[in-house]
Amino acid sequence: MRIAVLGGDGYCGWATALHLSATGHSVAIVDNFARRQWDHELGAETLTPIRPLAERLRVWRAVTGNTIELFVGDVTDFDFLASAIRELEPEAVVHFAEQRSAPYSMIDRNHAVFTQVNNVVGTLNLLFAIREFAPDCHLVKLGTMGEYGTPNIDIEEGYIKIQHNGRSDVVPYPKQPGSFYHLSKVHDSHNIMFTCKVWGLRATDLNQGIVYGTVTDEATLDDTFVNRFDYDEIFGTVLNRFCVQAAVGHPLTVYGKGGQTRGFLDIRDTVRCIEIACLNPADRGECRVFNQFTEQFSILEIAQMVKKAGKELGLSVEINHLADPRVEAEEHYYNAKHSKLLDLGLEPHFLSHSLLDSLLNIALKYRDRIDTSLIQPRVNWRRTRNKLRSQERATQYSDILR
Ligand code: NAD
Ligand code: USQ
Repeated sequence: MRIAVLGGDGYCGWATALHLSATGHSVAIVDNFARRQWDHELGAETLTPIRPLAERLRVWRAVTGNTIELFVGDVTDFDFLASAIRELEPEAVVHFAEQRSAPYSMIDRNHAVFTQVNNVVGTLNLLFAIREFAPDCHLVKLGTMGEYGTPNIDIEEGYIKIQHNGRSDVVPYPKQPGSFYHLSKVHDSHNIMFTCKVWGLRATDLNQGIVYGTVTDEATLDDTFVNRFDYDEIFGTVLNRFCVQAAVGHPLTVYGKGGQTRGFLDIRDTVRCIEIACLNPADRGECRVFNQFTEQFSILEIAQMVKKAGKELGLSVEINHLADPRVEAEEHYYNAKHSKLLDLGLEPHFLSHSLLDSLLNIALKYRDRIDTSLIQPRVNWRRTRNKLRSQERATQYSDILR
């Protein structure tokens, strides 16, 4: 298939582009390198030394003989995106190109506005570009399990049948997201659902859980392909953060009681889920929703697993409970369905098998690159203006110079 991967320089996008290229698809990446810029803004860096995209692609071609095309530009720029879609005539577009950090979206007004404009306008542009230049193309859009929040009932895959005053209907599952970022995904979902209905587009909205690991068959072919591994308080996700903390002897930063329960999946399953979605397209006019995760754990369970795995490697790991900087339920009911991708053939990897190889050993391998000042959470949901670490540092330096 001809597949465009929007956001293909990022964590999920890079692994996916390589996997789709390796499995024989014709792949093009669209990216504006915003993610690398946000690292500069935050004074943070991925644990793993990622290479420039041009170099990654050159070496990919040398190693495999496969060419991945590149379109550098911003998906919020309609003319750029439309020309890319027109030229590529993709059969599927996989859309990862969004600002994906909840804490980033909660820094202050500017970051909230940026996140929603970047994400909602990018997706709207894509819907218009597909409608105009590739109306049969299947949109595979990355949503998030966080769109649902943590309701006190089972979470269905996208839709729920309800009875009301003696009548029944199947309606979109109620959304109760927990950050301006998660809200941007809800807005996207509504726009996608609407355009499937009115224009007959075909879409699969993948409500993905928290992805972990950097190891995929393709990313390990050469050091140049190493993927991102974020552990800072803004872009680092919880498992990565705990593994890095364990590697440097920092107590694990469990926010609040740690009873927050989330869905998780291995990056190897992310790439496979995307492939499965592309190979089994939605019908014209259909907006499918799949919950894309393989296991669910509470944050405290994750901390305990990291502690146990650390012990096997001779690390002494302490668990700390910090006041929760977010506004979220620290203990709650959670039972989310996730059978649709399994029905289509997903064979999951499990965290108990990947924790050492895919995570803790990577954290130990790159231990010298860990900046412990990136660990402590600073962005607090209750404040409307949070100061960035890089801004504080800049002030410190100017004070020293004065
Ligand atoms: P990432 O930040 O590593 O990658 C996103 C990529 O998109 C980056 O390369 C960035 O430069 C690019 N991008 C962002 N805005 C753009 C724009 N306006 N124009 C062009 N390119 C742009 O993020 P990720 O972790 O790979 O996540 C990818 C997608 O998957 C996101 O939509 C995210 O919400 C979703 N998701 C991620 C996770 C996770 O655990 N990482 C979990 C659930 C859902
Ligand atoms: N948490 C801690 N300690 C930490 C970091 C996080 O206890 O040091 C807790 C948080 O309070 C939260 C949970 O761990 O309850 C998950 O936080 P996270 O930062 O790992 O994940 P989240 O903010 O939910 O966002 C990540 C990705 C996002 C994706 C989402 C999937 O950054 O792109 O959409 O996971 S989901 O969680 O299913 O919504």
